[in-house]
Amino acid sequence: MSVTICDGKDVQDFLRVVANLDGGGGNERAKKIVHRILSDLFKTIEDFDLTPDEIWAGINYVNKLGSEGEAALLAAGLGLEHYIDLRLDAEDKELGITGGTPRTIEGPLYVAGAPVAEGKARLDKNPDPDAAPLRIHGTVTGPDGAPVAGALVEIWHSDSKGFYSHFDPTGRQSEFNLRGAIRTGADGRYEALTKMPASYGCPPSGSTQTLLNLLNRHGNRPAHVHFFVTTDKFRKLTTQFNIEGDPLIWDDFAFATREGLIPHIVEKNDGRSVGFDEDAYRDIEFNLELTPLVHGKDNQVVNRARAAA
Ligand code: MBD
Ligand code: FE
Repeated sequence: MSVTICDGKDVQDFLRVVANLDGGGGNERAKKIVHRILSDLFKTIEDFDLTPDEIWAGINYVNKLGSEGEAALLAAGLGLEHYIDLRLDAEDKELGITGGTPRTIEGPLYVAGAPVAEGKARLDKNPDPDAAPLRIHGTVTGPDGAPVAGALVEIWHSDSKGFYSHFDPTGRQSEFNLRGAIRTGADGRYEALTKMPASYGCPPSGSTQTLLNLLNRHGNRPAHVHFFVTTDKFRKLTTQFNIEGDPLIWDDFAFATREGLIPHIVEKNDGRSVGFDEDAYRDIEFNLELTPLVHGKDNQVVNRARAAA
């Protein structure tokens, strides 16, 4: 079957009826967007001559994706979340906002509600013998370079298996393991004692990996650590750093790696003096430079469904 009806008057009229473009009420923006997306979909179906079986396979895929809670994971894998960053970067350029620690995607694995510590926190609450001790520290500064007191630095990352607490399929991690929130003092400094994260892989039988397989793409991320930095004077920063040397750094299925987000790792041996139970540890300095509000407003706060505990 290779029919061409999509551009004809009947189908074009039908698309307007479906989106109720010519009827009153509703949300004008929603109507236009639904009309555009449906028009593009109908055209795609025609151009690729999709069979009914293929169309139903796609519809069933959406159901399964949602039932697995993987829509946000797929958004990361399809570069949608990175595209948001590219748009925010371009918007900043237009506004003349330069500098600051580069933003990068939040990802789907944040959990709200981590206990807040002053200045310094221990993030690893469960034993993980396969992960070496890691110290993360730095200074939060404003656009003028001055330290920011009272900034909330939220940190989250995986264990040695690439699993995040709250989302760990083995159920082995306790609440807020490898997660924490640290309030900076007058010197703007934060410090976290934790354990090395490992690379992440999408659930192998999940819908996201199913689609990636069709594209002959992997679903892995280099080892990384996530940050939110929140103050009342500057814009919220959402970012991550990658673990230097990880072979996936420039091959991240979620496209989150950026220049400036690969800090050096220093091997150190004074672990007991910084609070570890052993002497050898890795040390990463990651400073967080914030950017100014826009007309007094923070235009970086993103509302999305997030887990909480
Ligand atoms: C992650 O840890 C992550 O950060 C992203 C973006 C997607 C899946 C897992
Ligand atoms: Fe992550």
